[in-house]
Amino acid sequence: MAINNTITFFDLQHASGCTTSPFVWATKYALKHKGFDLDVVDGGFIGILERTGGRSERLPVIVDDGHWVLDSWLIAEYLDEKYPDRPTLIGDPSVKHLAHFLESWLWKTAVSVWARAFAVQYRDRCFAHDIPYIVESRRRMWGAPMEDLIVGREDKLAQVSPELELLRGVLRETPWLGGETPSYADYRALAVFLWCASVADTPPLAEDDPLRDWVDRGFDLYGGLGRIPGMSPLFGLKRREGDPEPFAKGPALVAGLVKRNTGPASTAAETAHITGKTNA
Ligand SMILES: N[C@@H](CCC(=O)N[C@@H](CS)C(=O)NCC(=O)O)C(=O)O
Repeated sequence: MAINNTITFFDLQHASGCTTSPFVWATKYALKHKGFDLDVVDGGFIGILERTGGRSERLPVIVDDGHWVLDSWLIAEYLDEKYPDRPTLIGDPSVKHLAHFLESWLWKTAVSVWARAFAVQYRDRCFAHDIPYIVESRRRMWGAPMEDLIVGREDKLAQVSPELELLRGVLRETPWLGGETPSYADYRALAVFLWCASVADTPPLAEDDPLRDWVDRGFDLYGGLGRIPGMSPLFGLKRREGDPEPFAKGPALVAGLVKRNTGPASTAAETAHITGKTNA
């Protein structure tokens, strides 16, 4: 049982102290969701193995009254199992698998582009002693030197926002992915935006993006957990000539996905459109 309601949390930080890494962000939110105080072990990329007493090369890691857990999903599962009387993170197993799917889609759609577009900032915001390791390891991870990765990034950034329409569609129907309150699915998805704000030296999303409401509410949770020094604005992308629309202004692409059929009145507009007949 957590002593004094406190769990030790190994953070992964930039020199500003700002948390980086989607995995680490998701865990920070998970611990707060469960109502814990955090005893934060500060640090960057170099020295993770030493800080964790030889237990892990990756973060997040938590220690709960002497019990170590070394992986963001395992941490969420551990917290639900050990503290079933506190607010649930995952609950039904389907949440885990669907959140996995959503997260994989977000990484493919957004993280893969944003990581490369903001690679130089990612490096420059690190502790000085982390930089040589970050430069070398990310060159291997991303396949090219950081200066090469950011070439033409304006074009690539403009392509990401329209792809996020699927997430906008879901969040038009519900305040949180978890329904009336956030679940671990929200934290996994929000973590992508939290991480992005920790590295973005230019906003990747338009000022009036409909995702902003959910993102802002997420950043504000738990006393403004996402509003820490070192975070950059996500909203303010300017549309250039030839860029695609950053988000859909019209009705959803496939109305049947989001509209509930409650009888002919609810499908009348769609029926008129697909049959070409209006009931004058
Ligand atoms: N499966 C792990 C992945 C953790 C992970 O890859 N963490 C990265 C942060 S993005 C890390 O610690 N990287 C250290 C490094 O790159 O040396 C989890 O979900 O916790």
